[in-house]
Amino acid sequence: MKNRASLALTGIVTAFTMAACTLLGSDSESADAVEDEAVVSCGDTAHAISRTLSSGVTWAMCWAVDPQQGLVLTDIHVSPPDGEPIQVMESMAIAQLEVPYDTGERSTFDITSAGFGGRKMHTLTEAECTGDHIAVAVPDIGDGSYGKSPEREVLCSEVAEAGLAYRSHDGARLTADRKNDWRIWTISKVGWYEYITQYTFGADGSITPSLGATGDLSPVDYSDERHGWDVGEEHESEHAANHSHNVVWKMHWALAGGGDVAVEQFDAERTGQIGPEAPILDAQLAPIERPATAVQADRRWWRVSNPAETNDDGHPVSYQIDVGSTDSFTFTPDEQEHGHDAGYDIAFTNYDECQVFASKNRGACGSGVLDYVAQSHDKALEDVVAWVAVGYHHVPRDEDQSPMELHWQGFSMTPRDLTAQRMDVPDGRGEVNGKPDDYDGPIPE
Ligand SMILES: [Cu+2]
Repeated sequence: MKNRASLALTGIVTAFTMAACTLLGSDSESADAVEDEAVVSCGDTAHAISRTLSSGVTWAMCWAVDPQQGLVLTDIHVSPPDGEPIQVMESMAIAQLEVPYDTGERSTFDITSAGFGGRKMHTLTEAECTGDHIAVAVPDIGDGSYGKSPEREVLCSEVAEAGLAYRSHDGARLTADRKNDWRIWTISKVGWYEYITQYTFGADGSITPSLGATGDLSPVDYSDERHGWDVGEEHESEHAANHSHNVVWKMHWALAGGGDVAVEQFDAERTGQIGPEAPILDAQLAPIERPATAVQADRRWWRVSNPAETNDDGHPVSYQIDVGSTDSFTFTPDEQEHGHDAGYDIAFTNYDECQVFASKNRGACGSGVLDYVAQSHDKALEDVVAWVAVGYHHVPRDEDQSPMELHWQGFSMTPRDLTAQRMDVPDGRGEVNGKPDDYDGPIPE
């Protein structure tokens, strides 16, 4: 993880109103169901998918394939067990993938130039997806065929074992359960690389976007040891070139279907003071009131909340965004225009339908995230779009040949106070909520 100096964020937060989504009701029952009862209205060009997981949590959303962005998810809802569907986002997609080589000799913009959809998106086989293969129309760039293109099975929908969900032994009784994840993903082959666009929806309400890369190393990008790694029999000039996979994801939030959305940055800073037994840290939530960029730091995360919608404890419903592990980067066009440290790990802007890509965007609304922020930095943040940047610096190794073992990059979003307790409270734990007022027992051994 790479940390950079923190960004001061001050100001006020204002309200916005989102169009309410169309809820048709949900009665999903089976953990194995694919498209049981949809809670979303997807129109003509997108398809509804839903899945109920081990906790009883149900996810529902629409999906489609865009010629450039590839897999696009819209109208994402989560339903706690026995609860009503809660809208989380209007949309989520990859907004750019740049692959610059350390030699300076090559850089590709795989979303805006090649595109992840169209013929670049491959049809699934049983070899790679043992889950459901779901078909959709896959339009090519510029063919104007939205909704009329031939349907192909490009979406893998699979439920996977995800290990232990919780365990608590109170001396007399063991309370424990395992959990599963719902993963949906597509494959896009761009040049020698084959990319997996994957979204993992957890039984705990978490969302984990990730990009996996496999395929083969570029056969035409070889250099010296200062810019690559020797992956063959030893030859000075035959080092496979180091390069980065720089990704930005775009999330258009619509938490609880509308109303005010607030963005805050959480930090827990060391004070330098030590209490009787441990160092003292000070936590604070700083509101981000206007479009802004921010960078990663230890113990830092961001929160998107809807103050008008509260859980049964009276706490605003929110999601926490953790950028996690990243080789922070600056897109090449941003570096050319603004310098080498102009990058960001996260940015927040107001929704603008013209602002599709994180760089190389066309139209009068700016060429990328830095433009979007600069043009609107004095406006109130209302209809929130989060742009999350995660970089992976790839130093080739002998084992990358061949094919390359999948390597992953991504980040996570976790519900924070969406429900007053865990979404699936087991028997005997329903009363545990907040500070116990009569606890006088011993500390467990
Ligand atoms: Cu690579």
